[in-house]
Amino acid sequence: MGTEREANEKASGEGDASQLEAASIADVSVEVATVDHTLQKICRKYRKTRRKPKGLKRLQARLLSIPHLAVIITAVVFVVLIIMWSLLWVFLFRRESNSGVYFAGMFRVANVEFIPEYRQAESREFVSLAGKIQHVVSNVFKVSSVARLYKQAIISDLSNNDKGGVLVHFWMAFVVPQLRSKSVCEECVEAIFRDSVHISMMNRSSVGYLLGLPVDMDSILINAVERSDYSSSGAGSQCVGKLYANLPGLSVPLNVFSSWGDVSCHVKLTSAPGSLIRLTVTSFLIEPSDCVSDGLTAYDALLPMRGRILHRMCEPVSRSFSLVSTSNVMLLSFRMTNGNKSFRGHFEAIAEEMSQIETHVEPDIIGQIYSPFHPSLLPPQCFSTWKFETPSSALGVALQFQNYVLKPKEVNGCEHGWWKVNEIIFCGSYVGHHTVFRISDHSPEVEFRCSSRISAQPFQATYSSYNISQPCPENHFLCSTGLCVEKSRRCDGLDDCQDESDEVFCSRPTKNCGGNSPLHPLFVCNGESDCPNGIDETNCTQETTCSAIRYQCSSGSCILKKNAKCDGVLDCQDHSDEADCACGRPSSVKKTGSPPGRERIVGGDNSVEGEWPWQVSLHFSGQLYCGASVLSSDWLVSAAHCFSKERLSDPRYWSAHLGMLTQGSAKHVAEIQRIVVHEYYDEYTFDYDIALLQLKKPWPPSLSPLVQPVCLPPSSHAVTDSHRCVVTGWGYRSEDDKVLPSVLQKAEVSIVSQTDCKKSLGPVSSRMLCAGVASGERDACRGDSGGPLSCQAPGRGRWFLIGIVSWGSGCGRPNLPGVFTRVNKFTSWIYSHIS
Ligand code: 4AZ
Repeated sequence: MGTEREANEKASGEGDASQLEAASIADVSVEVATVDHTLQKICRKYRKTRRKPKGLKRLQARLLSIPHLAVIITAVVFVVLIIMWSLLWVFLFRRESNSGVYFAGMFRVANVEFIPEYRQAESREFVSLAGKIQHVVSNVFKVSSVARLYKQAIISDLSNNDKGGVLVHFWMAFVVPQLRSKSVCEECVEAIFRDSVHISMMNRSSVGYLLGLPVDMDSILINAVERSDYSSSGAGSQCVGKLYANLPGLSVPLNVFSSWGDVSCHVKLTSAPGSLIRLTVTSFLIEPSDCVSDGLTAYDALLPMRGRILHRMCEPVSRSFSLVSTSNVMLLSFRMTNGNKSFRGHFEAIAEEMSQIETHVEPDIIGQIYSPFHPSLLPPQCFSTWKFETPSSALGVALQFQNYVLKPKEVNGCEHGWWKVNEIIFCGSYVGHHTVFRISDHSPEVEFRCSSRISAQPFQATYSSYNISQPCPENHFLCSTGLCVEKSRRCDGLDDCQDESDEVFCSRPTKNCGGNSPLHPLFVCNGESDCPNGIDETNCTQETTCSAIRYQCSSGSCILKKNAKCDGVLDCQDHSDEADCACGRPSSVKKTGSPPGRERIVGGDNSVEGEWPWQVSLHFSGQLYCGASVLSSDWLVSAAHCFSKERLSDPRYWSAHLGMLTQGSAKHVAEIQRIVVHEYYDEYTFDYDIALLQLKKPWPPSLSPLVQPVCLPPSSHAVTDSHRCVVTGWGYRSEDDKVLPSVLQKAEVSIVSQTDCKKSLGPVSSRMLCAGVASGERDACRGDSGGPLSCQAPGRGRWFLIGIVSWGSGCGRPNLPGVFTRVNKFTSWIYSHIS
């Protein structure tokens, strides 16, 4: 913290750009008066009095007379009070009520020719131009509504630009009393700046005049930043580097190590105007911490602006990948704590891609199309068109994507790619399976534009021609995903279409016990005797070909038995089905809590201690926000939608309360190290609504059995009528409830068929599962999200995590079951992160 003089010096030194470069706005003082000043005056007075030896005795005598004494005491008390009040005001109120507010911004100054000297902040040329620009920016704010709060602007970079002129990056600081903190909001500051640019309607360009400076309106961006952003990337930073890639094809190496201490580095990359920057990351060894302690953020600018984040790397990277900027600048902001952390990579200048590809699609010949800059990540801006031509008007074009789907545009904008196919708009999104998009035209034009806020996964598609009048081969069924599957696979209990479109509106399969046709796969080895002769449950451990409904042993071989995991029988030859089975066993012995008639949750009962030892209460900023389930000593699973907004994705705000029955009585409260949200989570449809949370420290084994993992169902797992399914949580007990229950609630529900659920709720994906009761009297509700739908294997077997509370249409409404994330669709995804 500085003093008044320091602050004034900084503010008045604005004319000298180089001096300002070295100054730190982070140190802007908020003190205005000092106590020293008052004390000095008092001391001076005291010294003056001492310098008067003559008449001192007389003075003493006079002072000691009673009336004088009273006056003096009153005066002293008065002065002491004033001093104390000043001290209090200066040190408590003044300091606390003022705070620094910081911004980073950029704009393009047109009509100024860039010269290489502008790259050096120490050069005369930089100081001169930066000084002028700084003067203009300051003058804009000094006559604005926030003039009294404005402290200073610092020009940090002048770079060359594709559109000509000079791209200016700058910092701004305001000192704001807390009561007026809203008056310097990001939008307000940007609006003041924009409103000061006068655009002439005559010349139709976006360049206007800012106090005589030609500024491109479209290039203006101002973002609020943290004080730490400024102090770590400003002049006082431990390391700010500037690197240039001037020649196309020349790769500039980038290596950063933290073996000699904590690293907080900013590397500014610039390439020739008109080019883009491709950053290749070959390896990044860090501690995964959601970027809290270690991480790398790549910005599409030269200052750390939130609106310009290209990509964040919070996990270690061992497989090389690359990303591309939208202009000729990029900022890399490294954060690596002490240890054996390192970054290896390189960057280069590349040409902008505006590809227009014309393709002749020959029958029976397939080809590939790739996203722009493939295999690099997609930048926030890109454009590509493909023009296809088949030899006959009877042949259309089919595009088969690996993990991407095109859907007609809805009210929400396109967030993962904007497509125009023969003038019709589609939006792309990422999914976990193949899809085929068919265009029933023999010469379609397909236009693609990047539309993600940050870099997105690249895609590729196989193109081929298809018969418009008969898209699928003979005896094949056309799925909603565009895939063609054999007709015999329809209603066979297997999701061949990848979206269950081959498994809906099927009549209930008949139990063909001992008939000529094979028994429906749903009945085969599902753990339930469906045939009177027991034929459906024989030879279940024989090895067979693998599929999604067959249990796979660790050796890789598959058996017919669907629910082989942890059922107490050794089914796999390698016995892997009974390994890692310390899960899904309640530790309670007592009978259930609520007396009859006192029902809770939506129609639930109080649980008893140890009944759901995997149940977790997740608190955001100290308040119950969601539920979760224990998977292991350091991993929990919950719903992605609990973490989907900016602050909600920060693990530091969360705590996990374990082994808890009544709110506030947790056996253990754990901090969260990182949150892994599923990469395909869709915040509009709630598809892929799953997230994993890693604890900072494993919970102590002594907490067992009151804290225990739930069993994870293998992907083959089948829930039958003999399973008992219970949803638990501390969520609301009715749709318009205002008070959360303090005791953990439980409600028994039944699994609802996918067909019935789609009929009542509409867009229910194959990653979702519905459960409830027809009357609606038992259901999950707000606050239960992320918590478990646990199902117990028949014969008082183990409890498996079958669902995660996800969404619903209100709570407890008749014929509107709750929707859960279908956990067995994510078994391998979960293991890929936690093991
Ligand atoms: C919610 O908002 C929520 N009735 C969770 C579950 C259900 C509805 C809403 C199901 O978290």
